Amino acid sequence: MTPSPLDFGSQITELSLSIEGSDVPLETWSCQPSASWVTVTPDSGTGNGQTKVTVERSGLAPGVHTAEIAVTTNLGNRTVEISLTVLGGTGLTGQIAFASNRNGDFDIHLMNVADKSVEALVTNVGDDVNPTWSPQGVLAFASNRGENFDIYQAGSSVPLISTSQDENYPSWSPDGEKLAFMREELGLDEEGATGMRWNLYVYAFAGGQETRLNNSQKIYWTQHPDKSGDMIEFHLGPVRPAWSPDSSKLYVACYRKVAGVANIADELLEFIVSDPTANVRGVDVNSGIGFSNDSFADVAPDGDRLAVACDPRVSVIDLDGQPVDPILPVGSDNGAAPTWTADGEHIAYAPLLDGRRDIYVIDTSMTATNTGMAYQRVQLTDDAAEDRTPVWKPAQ
Ligand SMILES: [Ca+2]
Ligand SMILES: [Ca+2]
Ligand SMILES: [Ca+2]
Repeated sequence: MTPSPLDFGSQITELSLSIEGSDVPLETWSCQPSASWVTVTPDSGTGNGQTKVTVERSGLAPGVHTAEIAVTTNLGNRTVEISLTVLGGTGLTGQIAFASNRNGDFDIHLMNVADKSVEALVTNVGDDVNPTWSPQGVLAFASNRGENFDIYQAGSSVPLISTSQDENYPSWSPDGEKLAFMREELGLDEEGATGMRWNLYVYAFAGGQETRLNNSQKIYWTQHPDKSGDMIEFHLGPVRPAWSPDSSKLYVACYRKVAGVANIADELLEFIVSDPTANVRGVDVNSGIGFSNDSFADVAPDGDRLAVACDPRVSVIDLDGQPVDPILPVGSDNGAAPTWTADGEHIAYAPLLDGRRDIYVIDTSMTATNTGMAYQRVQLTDDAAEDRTPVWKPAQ
């Protein structure tokens, strides 16, 4: 019988087992595993044969587990030893900052993803929310410890960005030089109505200059040039702006109405950072995938795709709005705030499941081509409190 013992290590779930007579031909054989986590298929046969041994690690505690397969043949009986390892912890690496109200008001916490250990990073009075990392691992976030929401850097009690308006949803550029954020201001739209509007700003650390990316202009679609036109209503959503990896573009969800076009819809807009008055481009995500003007997005490290939180799932789309993978694990919503790891292999997100928001990680290799697979997601938080907006700390 080869091979024996069967060692599944920490990752392997299936191995072949050859059952053959040595000198005399084998006539009949059957296999009986000693543990319920071992399956042999087929478990009996005639003549020399090969069978498939699979193991199921879920439900097993971390550590080494052993079992046996009793093989009964017309030539006598043998025992095949089985061993496997169940890794402690999540099997993932890295650190995630997230906001949680588990200790009362919202604070920023840092999780070591391998063992899910959590330490509090920012614990001021008031809500500390929406963390973002610089490439060097400096944390920024929004807090209402003052009169209203301002943007702070961890370790400083003086706000980085502060006016009498709410500043929120900071997003550090990948080149480290800028911080995009949203500011809520009284605005006038082209129909004459006034109301509080979220506007997109970019703060440059060199010189401390703020630039508003204009929000009353023309929209165009690369996919549908005929739909392009003047905006008559255009409300950016309360979302974290998403940077392109080269720090040249920003993506923000909006509610929009276009002159001459009957429909009103939510859309993801592409802004050119170097040209604040340029016409914005619609990514065309309004194609029945549940996108909303409060959907967080994050650009993949390849710069070609976005993960967007859409009720009831996180969708991966290309930059023309075409779904690449519309069926990442269900149980999401617009607040799920997906974020990619730097290697693009995992997405952390915070779906609302059974009335509780917790942070999970999914393997991005589980794409639409794997519709038959049971999606495996690793649950990182398990707390009745609201755990949200995970962001991976850049490796140092
Ligand atoms: Ca707090
Ligand atoms: Ca403020
Ligand atoms: Ca929770």
